[in-house]
Amino acid sequence: MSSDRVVAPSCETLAEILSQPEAWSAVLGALGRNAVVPEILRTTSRASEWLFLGCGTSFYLAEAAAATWTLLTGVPARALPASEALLFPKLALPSGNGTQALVISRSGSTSEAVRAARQLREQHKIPTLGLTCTPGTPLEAACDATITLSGAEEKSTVMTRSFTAMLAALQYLASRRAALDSYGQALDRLAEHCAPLLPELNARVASFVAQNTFAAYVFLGQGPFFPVAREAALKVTEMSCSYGQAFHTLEFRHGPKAIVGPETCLVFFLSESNMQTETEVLTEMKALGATTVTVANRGSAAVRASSDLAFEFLFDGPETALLAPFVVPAQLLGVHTGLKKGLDPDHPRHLSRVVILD
Ligand code: F1P
Repeated sequence: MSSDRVVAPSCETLAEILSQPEAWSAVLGALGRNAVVPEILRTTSRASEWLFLGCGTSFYLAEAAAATWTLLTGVPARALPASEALLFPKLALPSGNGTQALVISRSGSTSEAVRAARQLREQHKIPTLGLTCTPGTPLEAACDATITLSGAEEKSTVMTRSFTAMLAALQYLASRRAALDSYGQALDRLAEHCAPLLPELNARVASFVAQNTFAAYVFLGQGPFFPVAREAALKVTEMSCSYGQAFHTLEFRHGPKAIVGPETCLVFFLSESNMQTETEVLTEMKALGATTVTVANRGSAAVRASSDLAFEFLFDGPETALLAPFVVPAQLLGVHTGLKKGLDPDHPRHLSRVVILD
């Protein structure tokens, strides 16, 4: 008997995207019991600057972590692609002492990340920590100490669960550095708050993708939300071979808006601290004919009036605690667009899980 119920196509990566709240709980639970954490907090207490490094998604993770670190601890932190430390050390690396480096790599084997960790520690005498999902890796061997989050590991080629779980872990570390227990408690509440939202979020994105076809995708965010926009653009590009770009929200007016039209999907990651200013851009782009998606903690009448698709998390916590969950709608946009185009997000074109250079 044929069923008229259409079964949405699926893949392993989609299942892992929908499993993220469990991964957040597992990682944060393990981190609270991990003996390396108090040791890291003790040995890094005098750092006057932090440098987070990674490649690809792990670089955008580094950017989001650095933004959180600076805002929570007051100690300046910045992020770099690992390649910049290797190719332009005079530009990339600080001249003074007091810098603490932290290299992020899901696999722990990415050549640029491992080489950067080695060079920072051995050649530049910069203390270097590692963060990975994989035990016993070259990154661990290259670092003074390494946090390994096996609860964040995934089978997918593209990074989804590992991105959000490792980001939550670094935000937890920042909250411990800042002695902000309330922030750590907010992170602990995230999984319980977000888990019931994911099934409807997934259904709404799947329906939006089924009803729309876009020529280009643009992701917009300011401050700590800009790395979220960059990771979102990469996810849509990796999983659906679509053209994704990221801009600072207000920067979009200064030229890139020339591409706005119904065939352009504009995704706004709206902060709470600058909601009104960022919403003015949304309203303007809607008037120019863009198709708009908004991701916010709490929207507004103006946001909803200018959104073709609006997501609100309604979370009672600091806005940066939502950096990881904010990426989920974009992960879903990428995987459903890829499936709609007949691609296989589990095996993205040209991509491998790890980039190993000879
Ligand atoms: C970094 C990375 C991923 C990318 C792809 C290839 O991996 O560039 O960001 O999505 O999987 O590897 P890693 O250093 O975090 O293992």
